[in-house]
Amino acid sequence: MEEAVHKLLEAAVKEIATSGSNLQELDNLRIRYLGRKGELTQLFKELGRVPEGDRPAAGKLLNELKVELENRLSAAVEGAKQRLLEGREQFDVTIPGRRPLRGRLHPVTQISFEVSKIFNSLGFEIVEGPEVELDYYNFEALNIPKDHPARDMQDTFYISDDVVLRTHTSPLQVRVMEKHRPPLRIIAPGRTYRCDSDATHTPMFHQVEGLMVGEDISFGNLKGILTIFVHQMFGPDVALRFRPSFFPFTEPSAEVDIECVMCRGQGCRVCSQTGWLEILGSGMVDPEVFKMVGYDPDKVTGFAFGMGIERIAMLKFGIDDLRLFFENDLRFLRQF
Ligand code: 2NM
Repeated sequence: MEEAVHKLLEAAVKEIATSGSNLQELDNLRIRYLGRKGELTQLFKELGRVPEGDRPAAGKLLNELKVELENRLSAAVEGAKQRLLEGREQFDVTIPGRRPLRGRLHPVTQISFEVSKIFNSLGFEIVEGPEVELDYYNFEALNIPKDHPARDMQDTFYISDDVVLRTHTSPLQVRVMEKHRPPLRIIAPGRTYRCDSDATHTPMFHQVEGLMVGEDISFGNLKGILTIFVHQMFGPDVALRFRPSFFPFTEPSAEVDIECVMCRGQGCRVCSQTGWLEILGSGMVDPEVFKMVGYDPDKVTGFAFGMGIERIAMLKFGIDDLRLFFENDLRFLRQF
């Protein structure tokens, strides 16, 4: 028996060595030596014919042989796998793939869409237009006089004497009024530009402006529409107030404040302890503007409003630094 064991071990060691790291071949060897009908099993069967006194020693020897064979085979298999992985053309097809990252809309775009959608559902048509505008549409037709500070080179990007980068989206509304008779309900989202850059201002920012014109449009309609907007945008329980203001293109004018979303009106750093946050400007369209587009101010009235999208986005998402919107840091953008 001892001799048979030594012969089998010797043969197996030799064959493992000549298998050349071939996994299939190593598996065949495992079946041939250790399988149910393998050569080792055969030897175990012969144990019965060993004289009773020698049987325990022979059994021990066979068990040792089994362990030895198993160890050598698994070591050879491990070695073969390792060499496969190291091989240049070989790669492990079982390694999980990397998921491609999915893109998403910029938070400013998300808010712009959200604002437009709310007004669209109230019957306002979404319009878009040029970012490079004539001085006439950007200022003159909006009743902004030649000596108004907004016209200063310090505040406006001039392309030439009579061409500017639009400082608001209202010039587009003038263009629409020129082309279409009332009644009219439009909402104008888009990029706007001002010669300004600090912690709370960027040279390019986004606005949404709205306009409603008809025969009996009143300040009550303005309050109704803007109240619906605030409640849809910030929640049905958020308080708002209309505060008298001034714009060259509206009379009377009002700014809209909402209850501070950070402290719920208690007073905090964000609302400068007032409990209120300014979110938009509005007013009844000035008769001078209507005259400019050929509407009869004795027959039609209307209201208009405008808001900065970055500001709304900061309040809605709780962002405290405007510059984050323009750095395109994916760690920031992926949060929305
Ligand atoms: C604002 C505030 C108040 C406005 C006015 C007009 C137009 F073209 F109809 F005259 N469009 N937008 C307006 C009015 C904009 O932004 C703070």
